[in-house]
Amino acid sequence: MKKALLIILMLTLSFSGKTESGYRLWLRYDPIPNRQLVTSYNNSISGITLSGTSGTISVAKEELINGLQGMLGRKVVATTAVINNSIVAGTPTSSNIISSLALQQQLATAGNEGFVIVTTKSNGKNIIAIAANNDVGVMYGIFHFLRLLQTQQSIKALNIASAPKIKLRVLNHWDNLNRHVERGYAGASIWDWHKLPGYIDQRYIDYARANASIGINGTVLTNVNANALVLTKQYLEKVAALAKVFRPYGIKVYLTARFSAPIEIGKLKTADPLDPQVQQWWKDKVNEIYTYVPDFGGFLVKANSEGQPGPQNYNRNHADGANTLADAVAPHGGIVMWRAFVYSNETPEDRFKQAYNEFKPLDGKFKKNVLIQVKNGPIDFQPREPFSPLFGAMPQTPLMMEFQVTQEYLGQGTNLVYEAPMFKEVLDADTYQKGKGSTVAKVIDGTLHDYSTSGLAGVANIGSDINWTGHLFGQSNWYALGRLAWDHTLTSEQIADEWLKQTFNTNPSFINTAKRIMLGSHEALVNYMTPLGLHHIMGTGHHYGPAPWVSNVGRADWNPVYYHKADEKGIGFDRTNKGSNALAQYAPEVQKQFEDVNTCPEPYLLWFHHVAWDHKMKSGRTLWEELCHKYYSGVDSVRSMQKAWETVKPMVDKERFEHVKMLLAVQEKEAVWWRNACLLYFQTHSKMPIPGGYEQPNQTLEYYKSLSFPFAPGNG
Ligand code: BDP
Repeated sequence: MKKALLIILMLTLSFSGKTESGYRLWLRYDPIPNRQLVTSYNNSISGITLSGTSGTISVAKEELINGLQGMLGRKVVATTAVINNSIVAGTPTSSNIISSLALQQQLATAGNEGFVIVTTKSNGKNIIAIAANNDVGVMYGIFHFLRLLQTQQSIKALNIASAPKIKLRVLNHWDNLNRHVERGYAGASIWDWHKLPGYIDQRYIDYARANASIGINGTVLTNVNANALVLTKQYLEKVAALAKVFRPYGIKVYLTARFSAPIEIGKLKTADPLDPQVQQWWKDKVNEIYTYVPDFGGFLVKANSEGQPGPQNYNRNHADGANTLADAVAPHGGIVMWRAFVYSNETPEDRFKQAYNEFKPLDGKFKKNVLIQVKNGPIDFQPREPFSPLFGAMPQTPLMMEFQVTQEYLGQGTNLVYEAPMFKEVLDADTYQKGKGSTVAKVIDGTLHDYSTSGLAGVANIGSDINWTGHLFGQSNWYALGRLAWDHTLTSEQIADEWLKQTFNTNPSFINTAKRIMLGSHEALVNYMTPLGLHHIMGTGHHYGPAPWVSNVGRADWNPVYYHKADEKGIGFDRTNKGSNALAQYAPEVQKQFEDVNTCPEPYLLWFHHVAWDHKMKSGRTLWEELCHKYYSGVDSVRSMQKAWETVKPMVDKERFEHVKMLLAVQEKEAVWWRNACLLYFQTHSKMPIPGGYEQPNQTLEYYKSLSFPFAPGNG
């Protein structure tokens, strides 16, 4: 009976006429339905006292007041004098109370952005102190405190110290100035360049709040396939307006620099990075940018990659290019994030090896304020990739991680895929660079080589769709990126738990079911798209759907057949010393894990071996049978996800329930499409039947080959 009442109460609270578009993300601050808990929170929070006069403190104060009002249903007043049971927030400089507490030790490890939250006493009064060395740390502490309440944790005896493990926690927007988002599946760009700088969309503020709540402290506004126009006065005014919105939230703005900008907008004859005129042009340009954005973060550069201009156009190398830009931003404290995503069609070399071949020799040649931004895997954001060998190869250069949050290769706008397990798989991988335990996470957080800078970037999945990310569950990937950049030791499960509780509700039965869906979703996708180490067999250009048969694209390395190499003998890319020998780019211990076809972990098998169709797998099945098994189990998993989602219907508002349900149905269709198309095609090589007992494809290979999607979204 009591339970029934509680459910009714929860339903009335969450369905009180509000639409549930998903716009509010994980910062909902809805009334907490558990009255007992509210009473206990109320007992601990009678007032708040925030010290400091910065914009950061004022946005943090507003967030705290709004959050408490929403969750507790009453306005908690801000007082200058501390009352009993107050939240006291500030730095030792801004607040006498904070400085009087014995927090020196904890604050010594909090750094510039970390915080401490403790339940303690001051002048005989009970307080919750939120302390940091800087206002931005106070703000992060407040967001953390709000998260405790949103996830309904006890705040009776708090003793929390938290500091980010990675310094630059950045979103990369692949947004063009015409608002088309490259590989974007959530509508147009959120940057309404045409109306800027005069019109400040509320979205910009909510974007900043969301990022600040998960610790993201940088945003690259423009596409890596860059347009030099963003560096002109007309656009810098707009950039400045966005920077002003983001500043209080601790978020710096970065831009992509088109390497040929000195020619295109500077009217120079060359963009040769060693030409003194070019160097002066960049210095002048950067000085100009800083007059608009005094805390401008710096540049992200894609050079000599997929047709983008770069230093190699002038017979210079990546270090020459990066250093010229680095010298220009250095006096202002700016940085350059130079991408290692390079590969050339003209080089007759396994694409897997090319970034390493170009960058490894440059280790130690970059200026101090350059980070090399490396995609997680050696090829290109595939559903599963081994870690890029560069992570174990450049001890003298800070390497930044680049993950792709937007789901270009992960079912785009329609598939529910929680990416944290995929991120973690790479972060936890061991490079063995300095012996066992030299994980990718330790390389990029700077601890393995003692770098002073460190960074993690995610290609954003954010657009102008009402729910920000197209698929509601895409929000969880934005959330996970920020949380992992702050603390890569968090588990995928913890992050899913936090996100679900804040985004939906804390009903244990809902949480368990939804969490199960999320945690199995990445493996499900790998199984119905690219099991056993298959990669890059997506449709040409738009990358939507399967097209393993494609072999006629101009560049060899843009053809799926280049990657799977299926023939009558078997399937997979031999990267051992009998093949391209890409394995040699890893430490001997890593090579050992992958080099033997009989012991190579099966999820990576076809990344490294061309395997006979009748090869015996660990399951006892042949490779062909295993491939069938994986493709079928991928589809089965999606069907289980659908069933599981049905069961949460009474626990979720109608709007979001239906949204996810419809997309899961689309996902199921797409999974079947992937399975059928791939197996029918690979069967032309294996000449083996799809074992009886499985539902047989209901379309022919010719049918699947005939499908075309001229207007698939996100295409470059
Ligand atoms: C590829 C995308 C392309 C990007 C490129 C990159 O298909 O749109 O420009 O990555 O990262 O995966 O530069």
